[in-house]
Amino acid sequence: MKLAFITGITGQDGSYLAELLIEKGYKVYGIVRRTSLLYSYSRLDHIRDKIHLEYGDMSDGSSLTNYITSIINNNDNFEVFEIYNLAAQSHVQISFEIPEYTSLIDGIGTLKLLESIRTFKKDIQDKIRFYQAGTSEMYGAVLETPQKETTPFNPQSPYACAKVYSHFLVKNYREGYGMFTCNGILFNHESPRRGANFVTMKIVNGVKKIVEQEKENINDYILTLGNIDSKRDWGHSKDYVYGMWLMLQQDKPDDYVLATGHTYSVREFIEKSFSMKGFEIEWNGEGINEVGIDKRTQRILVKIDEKYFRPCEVDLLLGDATKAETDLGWERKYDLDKLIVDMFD
Ligand code: NAP
Ligand code: G4F
Repeated sequence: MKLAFITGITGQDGSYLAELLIEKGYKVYGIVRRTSLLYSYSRLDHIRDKIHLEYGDMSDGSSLTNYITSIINNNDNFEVFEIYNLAAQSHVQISFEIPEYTSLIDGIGTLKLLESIRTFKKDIQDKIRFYQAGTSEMYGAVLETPQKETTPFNPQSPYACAKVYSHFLVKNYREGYGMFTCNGILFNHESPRRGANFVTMKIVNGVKKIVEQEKENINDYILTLGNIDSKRDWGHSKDYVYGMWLMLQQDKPDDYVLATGHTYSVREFIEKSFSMKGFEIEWNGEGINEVGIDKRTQRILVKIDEKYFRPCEVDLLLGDATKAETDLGWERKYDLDKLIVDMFD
């Protein structure tokens, strides 16, 4: 019997990972927060009867330990127990507003999980494998391009600092205690289940709203964004959760970058998204006065607002996933165009 426990199961990646693990015959467990929004649960509606959910929170170490213990005690003779730590306050800009909370959940939360695994006897510990949801944000103001496993970290936000802390803890528990712990270093990945306040979903929803309004002869909505010149390496969440699973199927634990090896600016993402719905965007003005105009009607469709700028920005992310491709046999099914089409659909 294969067991899996997913923190962050109500999130974008958690829901896709749960689907994948069910398909592979795992018994899947997860925690949900008392305060989880209804829409998060809706990501799990279609598999709700196939997973086991309990209330829990990354700030509450004893509930995590109790839950992990009860999963082990209720499943005699399990073959392997995979723990995927996906829970996080995952919004970079919001981490500047709630830095303490972000550090507690994204940093100390990881420590609580690792410590709770460490309390088990060696025979049980040897059957537990741990995945940590690390991020390309850890490269921050990048010191090398493309970024790979050996590129030094230079984090630019409380979120990224907390994730760097978790990254090194995971390495430390692997080297110090011989635990099977892996770090994924995942570049941006999106999907139709992406949270509405991340830039790709905000753009897709904005374009949809403009298309809908045109049908009604209304034209008061303008898509309002921050820095549109930063560049990201965007993949699809479905491809990336498969990579997480592969990492835990290896003989030895290690750290791996997952990325597409292509980078695009937010501006290019906007242009592509509008063009898929028949709009050509022309840019006028500079800085916060820049606007994106519909070439056909000269109507303003995009504008800039300083409130979406961050105290520190990550200008360029571009990953090199050669190690994952070579050692794990990881392959992607989606490129950027296919991803955007899926998000619209
Ligand atoms: P997401 O959609 O924001 O999901 C985050 C999950 O964490 C949600 O299930 C959320 O629960 C849960 N969570 C938040 N605070 C919690 C707490 N205090 N206790 C327990 N659960 C809590 O994020 P995602 O895009 O799926 O990303 C998954 C993980 O990968 C995150 O750790 C993220 O930092 C990391 N990551 C993401 C990307 C990316 O591009 N998507 C790239 C690299 C790394 P609620 O539903 O209750 O809010
Ligand atoms: O969509 P974003 O908020 O994603 P960001 O900051 O790259 O972080 C995401 O990817 C990380 C992996 O590299 C994850 F670890 C993290 O959890 C999260 O999933 O912003 C992307 C870019 C940024 O440069 C931002 O400044 O878009 C820019 N942007 C411009 N206008 C905006 C907006 N971002 C958001 N969220 N909202 C805007 O209006």
